[in-house]
Amino acid sequence: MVQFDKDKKIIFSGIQPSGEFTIGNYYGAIKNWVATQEEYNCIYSLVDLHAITVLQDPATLRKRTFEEAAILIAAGIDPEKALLFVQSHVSAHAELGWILNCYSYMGELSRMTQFKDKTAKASSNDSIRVGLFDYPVLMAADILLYQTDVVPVGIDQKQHLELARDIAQRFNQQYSPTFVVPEGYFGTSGAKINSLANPEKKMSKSDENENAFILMKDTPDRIRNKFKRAVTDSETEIRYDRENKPGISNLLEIYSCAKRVSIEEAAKEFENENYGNFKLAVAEAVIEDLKPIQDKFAELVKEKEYVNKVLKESADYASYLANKTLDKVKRKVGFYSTK
Ligand code: AQP
Repeated sequence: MVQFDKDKKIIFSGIQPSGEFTIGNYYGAIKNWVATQEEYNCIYSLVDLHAITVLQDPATLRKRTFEEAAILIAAGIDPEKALLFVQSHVSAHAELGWILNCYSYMGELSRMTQFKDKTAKASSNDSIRVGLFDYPVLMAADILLYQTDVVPVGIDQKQHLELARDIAQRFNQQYSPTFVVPEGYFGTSGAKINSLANPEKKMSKSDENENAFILMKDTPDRIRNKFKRAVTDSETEIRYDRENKPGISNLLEIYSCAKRVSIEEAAKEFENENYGNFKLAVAEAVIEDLKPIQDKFAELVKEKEYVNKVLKESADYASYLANKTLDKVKRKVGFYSTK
């Protein structure tokens, strides 16, 4: 059971169970989550309230939430060191999310570039869910509930973190200091992995094209097949050049993550190799890197009670922490209490 150390800073980070986790999630986020467990009080959440901003099949979402919790533990999230819970199990997220809606403005949410990107193809406002527009406020609630000091974010989430900071400062000024104003951690170690089908685009778990991503649970054969099909270019030279050779550069990045070598070392290793052999080598490196996680996962899915216990105990502790902040907020905004 986790006991937080008062002298350590608090980190909050979430991952949406909107699809099975990819090696983009793994090398870009989950690996860092594991690495930061020693140094910080870590709060990690499967953010299912965020996942339903896009329509989900209920049975699939339910099964996936459990399985992806198991894969996080298999990947090294240690329930003795970090909290790992399902967001909807801690109702304070939805409650604070609503309250913060009343301290946020349409204008600032309308400026979120991720919302603009995600809705660019929509034919009219009638097909855009309010939750998708509003989710940065829920994200602010997720972070502010725990008096989070540090939020590890990719560059794509920078604007959302700024919003969380603005809302915190606004609330603190309106009343009195209530929320810690969180800092972003834009670590250099988190890789950005791109799609295998369109290497100029981020690898996403909800991509419609299954060949665009490698799942942490993919079998060795699937991994080999997907890498074989990975889009490269019409040249023959293996070198790192994100702009002109996005496919090859992405594969070098993946290899460097899987083998824990620098991109320069990876490029040097393959400078005289052909694309076909290079792709196979990347596939084998990923297969080998994922094997211990997949083995552990296979054991954990059979131990449903254990995984549930971790999720429940974490949610209980998270609720305790979150409600301390939520009670303060409710008092400040003037809600009546019978206590
Ligand atoms: N391709 C990626 N490379 C590096 N990091 C990535 N992350 C996601 N994809 C990559 C990081 O994973 C964490 C959790 O992401 P999320 O589930 O909150 O949502 P996301 O960023 O929108 O991830 P996906 O896979 O693209 O999900 P969908 O398809 O559902 O939108 C974050 O820290 C993210 O940076």
